[in-house]
Amino acid sequence: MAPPNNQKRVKGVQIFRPFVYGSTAKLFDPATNPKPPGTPEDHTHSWTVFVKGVDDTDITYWCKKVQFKLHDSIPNPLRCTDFPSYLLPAKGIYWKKQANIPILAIEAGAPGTPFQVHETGWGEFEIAIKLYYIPESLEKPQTLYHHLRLHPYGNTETEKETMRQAPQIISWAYEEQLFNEPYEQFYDLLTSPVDRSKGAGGKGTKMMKGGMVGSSGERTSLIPLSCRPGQPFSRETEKAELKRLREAQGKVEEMTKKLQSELRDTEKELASLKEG
Ligand code: SLL
Repeated sequence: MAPPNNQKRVKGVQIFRPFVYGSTAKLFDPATNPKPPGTPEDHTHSWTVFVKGVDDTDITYWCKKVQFKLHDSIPNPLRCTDFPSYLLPAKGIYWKKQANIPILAIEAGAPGTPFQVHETGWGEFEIAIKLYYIPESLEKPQTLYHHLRLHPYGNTETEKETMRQAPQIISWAYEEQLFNEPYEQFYDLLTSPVDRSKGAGGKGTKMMKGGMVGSSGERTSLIPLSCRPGQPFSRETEKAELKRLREAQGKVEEMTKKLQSELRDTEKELASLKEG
């Protein structure tokens, strides 16, 4: 049974925490992406669906686990990924290698490891992603939906062509989790500074390239100033998006003006025809 809830909400406060979710898919290819042994004959792609912090920051201080509901044609379609990640089976240090040279140590369960599911398959479908919050939040889980993309997509042929050239099909979205008037205990957890005595890489803010500020030790809601490879969401992206929106708005205004003037001309013509 749920514990009695005698906590108060912090009135008038909204806390948001940014995160990224989406999928990355790769066509099987004997040279660049060979089929793992035992993969069914009809599977054409490997793919990953994930939820993670922007710029790989930690989100586990508010998001406890994530459930991915896959297509019913997939064995065990309900995948729950508790932290530590589904990817890493046990505690310990894993070395990421490039050309057999260790380049990066990944600590199993290290903050910032995405909640993710790796799969192979042949078709696209809608994935229901259910976020479970830490128990102290007293918040119910929430579901968001992601369309798994295996094939190039886009609004224009140019966009599709760019994707055709890319080594993988990326469909990622930036999102902000909003906690409206959180309960007091949860509010404290969301806003309290990180205890750095628990060792480097403890929960929370990391000092990152691109402007992630960690000086206050807050579990940050800041997003980086600029992008870096594999991290497309930043203030720079936001600025570019705003510019695109302003340009589009300008174009729409121009088109409206043109149509209005055409309409005035047509009305004038109609009036003169009626008079004549
Ligand atoms: C389609 N409506 O027809 C979609 C369904 C289902 C994808 C896509 C199975 C993988 C497996 C798989 O890829 N299902 O057997 O593990 O495109």
